[in-house]
Amino acid sequence: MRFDVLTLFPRIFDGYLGESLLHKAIEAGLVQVHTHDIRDWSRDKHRKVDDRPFGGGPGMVLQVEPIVDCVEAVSRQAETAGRLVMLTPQGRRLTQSVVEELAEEPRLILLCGRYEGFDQRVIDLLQPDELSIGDYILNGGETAAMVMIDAVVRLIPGVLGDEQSSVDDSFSHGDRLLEFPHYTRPRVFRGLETPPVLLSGDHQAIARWRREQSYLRTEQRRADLLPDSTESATGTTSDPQTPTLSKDSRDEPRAD
Ligand code: JBE
Repeated sequence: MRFDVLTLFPRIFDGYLGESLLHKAIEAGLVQVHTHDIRDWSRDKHRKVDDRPFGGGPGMVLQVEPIVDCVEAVSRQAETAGRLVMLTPQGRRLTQSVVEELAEEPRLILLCGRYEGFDQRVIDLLQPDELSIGDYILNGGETAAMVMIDAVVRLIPGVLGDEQSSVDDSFSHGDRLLEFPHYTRPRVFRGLETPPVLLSGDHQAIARWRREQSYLRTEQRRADLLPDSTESATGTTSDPQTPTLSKDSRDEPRAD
């Protein structure tokens, strides 16, 4: 899979691309990431790519010409034109199902903005898929693009080792439950014990305990993720039933 990142600050990506999982994926030829400096497409002798907004107001706006030139030139650098994504707080939310969709693409072109944003005609002309990683204002789309690349590459076959499969992740396969708690040695630390079931060797009991813990955590922390939750609409927690829960665990005190 090929990523092209269009940015005013290409060096922001160097550290991230040179480390860990992504570095290995690039070395293995599974992922290619090309960064492009939008200023290279400026027609101005000072490499200027922004200007003051028509109508007045604070901040600067990224100009339509260098951005459109940059996107069109970069798009032509490979056989597949690629899906154009703009990282912007105005976009639809990046969720795991959107990440799964993006991971199917052979090529993504990521457009990162700075300042107050892009001239509207960039969007009208190029019709990018506008995506947001969350409801907070970042200084630019670069960190959002890194988040997106990070989430997408781990779904590319071969990027994660067998022992680290993404199949069991929270949020994968639409079952949207949080992770159960994990323990490793030592068994006891400062009086805090590992739940005995995890040491029982009873794989069925362990699987049952983990499902219950996932469900309880989700109910307590993120009830909005549960299937028949009314939380997002009304702010109240629904009382979903699930076949994976024993009666005992359903009777546990609730956090709400
Ligand atoms: O989420 N985003 O894609 C953003 C991009 C630029 C600024 N703030 C954001 N939240």
